[in-house]
Amino acid sequence: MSSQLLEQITAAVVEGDPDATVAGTREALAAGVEPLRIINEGLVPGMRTVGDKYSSGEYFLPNLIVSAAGMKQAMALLEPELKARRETVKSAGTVVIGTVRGDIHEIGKSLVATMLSANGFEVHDLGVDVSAERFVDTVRETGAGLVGLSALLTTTMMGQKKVIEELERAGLRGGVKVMVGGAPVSQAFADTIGADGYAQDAVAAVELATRLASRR
Ligand code: B1M
Repeated sequence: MSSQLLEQITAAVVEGDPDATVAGTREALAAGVEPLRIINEGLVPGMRTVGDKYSSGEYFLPNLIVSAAGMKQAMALLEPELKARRETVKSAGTVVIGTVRGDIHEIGKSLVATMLSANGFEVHDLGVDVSAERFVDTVRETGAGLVGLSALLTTTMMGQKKVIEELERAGLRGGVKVMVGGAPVSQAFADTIGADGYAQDAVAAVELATRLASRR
């Protein structure tokens, strides 16, 4: 039953049907499917297929836009559910997070932000297309111990390095741990740019943030 619902959600994302994506998500929640499972086994595989079809020339930009809109609306339903399941957790640390300059991909970054918040972190989500200067200013203002940088494009991933350099220039690097992620990013890239850690997905991001916060 639940795997059938998850398959329906995946199909709705692939077909670019936001109403069906939201309806399927609502139905799965009502049937007691865990929100994280809806994301990882319903929505994300759909977005992955959409990306593959775009790469192969079968889909075009409007397909990406409409599928992403459905996923975003479904995420808006799931975020409060994710948070409600962790409401007893105390503050685990302060994180400033955003997608780097020139990059407007927000779904993965927002999922990481939601998961961090659901796991007790105080999260300052700066959104997308965020300049290095804005990251630095917000770290200074909030006293955050962690910075999370998302990049989905090979052309913007060097923006993560720029933020690290600006933190160094501002004399703040010693006081913050920097974690990076996003589809083109890897552990090797994180090492090259001097980040403190890389996480492949939102669950790994929570584990990494918890580890980094405890090392401060
Ligand atoms: Co874009 N896009 N896109 N896109 N898009 C990709 C990334 C692409 C791989 C598609 C493809 O060609 N197959 C490709 C990048 C190629 C490359 O650089 N190697 C691409 C391109 C080319 C573009 C444009 C340039 C297209 C154009 O205009 N010609 C353009 C760029 C715009 C810009 O940013 N300046 C563009 C635009 C868009 C839309 C606006 C239409 C839309 C985004 C809408 C939105 O976010 N509101 C979009 C989408 C939806 C995608 C795909 C299909 C899906 C991305 C997504 O939301 N995935 C994507 C293909 C793909 O990834 N397979 C693609 C679901 C999400 C849950 O996963 O974001 O990977 P993800 O996040 C994961 C992990 O990466 C990780 O955890 C998350 C949760 O598990 N993670 C972190 C992410 N950030 C993290 C941070 C961390 C830790 C982990 O710590 C801080």
